Amino acid sequence: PKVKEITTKPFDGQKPGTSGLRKRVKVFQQEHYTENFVQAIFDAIEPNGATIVIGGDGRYFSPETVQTILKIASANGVAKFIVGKDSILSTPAASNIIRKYKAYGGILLTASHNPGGPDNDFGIKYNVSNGGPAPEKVTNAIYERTKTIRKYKIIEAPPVDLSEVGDFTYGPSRVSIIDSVADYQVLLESIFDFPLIKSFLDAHRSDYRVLFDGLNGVTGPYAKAIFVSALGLPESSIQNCVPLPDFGGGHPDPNLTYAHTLVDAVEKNGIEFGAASDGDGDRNMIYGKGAFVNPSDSLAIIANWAHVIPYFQRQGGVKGLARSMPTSKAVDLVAQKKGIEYFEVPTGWKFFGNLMDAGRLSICGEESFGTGSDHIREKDGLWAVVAWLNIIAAANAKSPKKLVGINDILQAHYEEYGRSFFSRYDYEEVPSEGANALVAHIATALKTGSLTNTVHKSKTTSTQFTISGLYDFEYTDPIDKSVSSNQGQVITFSDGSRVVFRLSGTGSQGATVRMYVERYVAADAGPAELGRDAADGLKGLIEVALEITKLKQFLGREEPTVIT
Ligand code: VG1
Ligand code: CO
Repeated sequence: PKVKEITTKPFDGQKPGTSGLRKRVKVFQQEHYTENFVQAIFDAIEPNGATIVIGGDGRYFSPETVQTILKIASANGVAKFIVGKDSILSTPAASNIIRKYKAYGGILLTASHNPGGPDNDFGIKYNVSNGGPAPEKVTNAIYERTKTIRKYKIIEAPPVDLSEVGDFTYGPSRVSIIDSVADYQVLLESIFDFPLIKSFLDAHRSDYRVLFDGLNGVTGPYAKAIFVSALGLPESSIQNCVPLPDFGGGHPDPNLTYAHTLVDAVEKNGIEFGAASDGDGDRNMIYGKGAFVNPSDSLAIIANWAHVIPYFQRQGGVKGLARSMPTSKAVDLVAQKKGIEYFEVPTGWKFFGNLMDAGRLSICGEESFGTGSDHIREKDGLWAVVAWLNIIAAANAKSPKKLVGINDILQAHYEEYGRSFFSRYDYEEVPSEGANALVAHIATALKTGSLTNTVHKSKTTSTQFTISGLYDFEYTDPIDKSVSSNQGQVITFSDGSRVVFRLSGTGSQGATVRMYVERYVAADAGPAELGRDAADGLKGLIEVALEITKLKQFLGREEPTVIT
């Protein structure tokens, strides 16, 4: 077919954020808006003869966008497309497909945990050949192209039927529509000890029940294949597992606020092991009755128990560990004790990729409910859930008399390593001026040293905190030496506590400010102190952090939108 060249004009603000370009659907629906961004991707990556994977969380506006990408990519020389059936591939599944079939890259249509539907969010993200999110070098090149674009190339072709698995010719290219789940299921079964997990779950049908909530996001069909087909659990062990274009009107974000369907069902029915994933399947929350696993702790615990997971056994152990900067330092303690190399990188999964490719990183995570390993180059929600089941099954194999649950694993970890109390306050969609003023205020304190060595007393707990330092987090990638600046403002205290402030890079409207607080309590503090409620353990520190930064005044908000 003929390649047409369509004249266009640049749009402002097509800068990919922490994880791709995320905007309201209505923004993407403007004439040429989506086409411009897609053309900018291909201008930046030179895809002649390449194989490109296309998938996503199936949210509203995905099927239309797949057709747009096919037409533009084909006109730009892409030779082959691998597309998830019905435009569905979870983010981890897409990462696996890119790697397994040695594709040149992939385009993921998702805005992750942001709500979907005509009035909500859409997103386009480009992943490179290692299966991971494009590094800043690539996203910056895409952004530069969006600023000068004058035309895009497109072929004329009838829409592809995305609902049938199969291979066919498409203009000058080939299209392969694949089953969304099969390759991913093979992958997970090769990583974990499925026979051990299955025999544990079979033996504890009535006293160790599992509930997975897909929050109407993309993980539904994957969860069904893994929990029901492979592990033999009843259908009642999964809920909200049919992907819906608007996620049923919900907010597909696995945290205590937004995953209330899981929390309610777990509490009501006394479910021992509950879990949820986000819209695109890369996040996870582990939540059993009366037991919440903080994601920072989850990372440390999976790292500590990696020896029970066949994938790491085959590799002769864990090569390295890493966390994003705001994530608590719990995993550092595991690395130190085991003598493993560990890293602190900026927020966003793309920063783990180079370390993994260099063979220096096996397990990593973020406080934002993201955990994963070098089996792919994205965080992986179901991987983390099955990792926990593998750990629980292994712990119980060693303790045949007493059933070991989530809280037992947590408590044992705290008693060995101490506990990093951690919480995050999100102030969503605040005015940008207020957010910028807050950042500027902290930057001034950083520059002048006005806060350093000052003492602050909490009014409610009367604990004293002395500020030991302030800095702006900057990261130099150990592999390619690229530098990422302004990755968050950190305030440290003399007792080892710290508070971090960052602006979100995934919001689609206004600004979102995140405040992360961490306070470490040593293992010898005793079970009562270690087992405290996190909100309680952090109360004084949070009060002091809000006061010294004047956050409420700058943002005009009394309370955060979400506390995790
Ligand atoms: C947030 C999280 C970050 C995560 C990113 C993408 O970014 O804080 O840890 O990697 O979302 O996750 P930000 O810039 O808004 O803080 V996902 O599941 O939305 O792809
Ligand atoms: Co996500």
